[in-house]
Amino acid sequence: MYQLYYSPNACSLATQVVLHELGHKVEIIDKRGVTNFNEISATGAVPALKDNDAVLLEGAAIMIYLLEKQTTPMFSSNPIERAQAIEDIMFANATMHPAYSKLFFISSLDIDDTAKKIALNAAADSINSLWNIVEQRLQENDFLGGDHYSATDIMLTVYSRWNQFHPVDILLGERTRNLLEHISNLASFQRAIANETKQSAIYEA
Ligand SMILES: N[C@@H](CCC(=O)N[C@@H](CS)C(=O)NCC(=O)O)C(=O)O
Repeated sequence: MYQLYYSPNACSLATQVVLHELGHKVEIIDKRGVTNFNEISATGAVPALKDNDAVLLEGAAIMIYLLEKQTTPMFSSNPIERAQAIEDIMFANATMHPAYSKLFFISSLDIDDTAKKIALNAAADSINSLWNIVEQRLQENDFLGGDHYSATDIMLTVYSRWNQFHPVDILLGERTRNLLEHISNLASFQRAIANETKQSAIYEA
């Protein structure tokens, strides 16, 4: 059985959703209750996934590990489509996520309000340009994964929930909003959110 270390509302929510989608049983563990979490994840970041004796780190690597282990509509076996799916996961994890991380970083700074507002708006501009790329990609398909949603669609939906934490205007196109709504309403997504509000426990897929 998998053990997933998470922080509430963090990117680890996407890992939990994908575990549910793949039909796995998972124990989720709030990292705030783990003493010496840095012995599990040297950077202190979530997600961290335990698969028996193996500890896996880095959200993108964990996604690809899980998707490669079984057949799933979230990960095509066609080499080109699979390469596109990996590119999309990296776009989410290494481009969109860090763009949002800047918002969290700026918000945490003890600087004057005007400087903070300018910095937050600049960070929001770059996030908006990334969501515009997503909107362009969605002109022919409902999901970045094509007809079926992908791990990337789930990751982006988790990041979009961070908009509410910052006093900036994040602009989402209509097709992007439809995608986010569809993913948010998945039973796996709803269950993952509910699980995070409960104490550490084992959750069936
Ligand atoms: N490169 C890492 C970064 C993950 C990351 O930034 N995680 C955030 C939450 S979204 C985190 O754990 N921040 C520290 C904290 O919450 O204490 C990955 O992709 O797994």
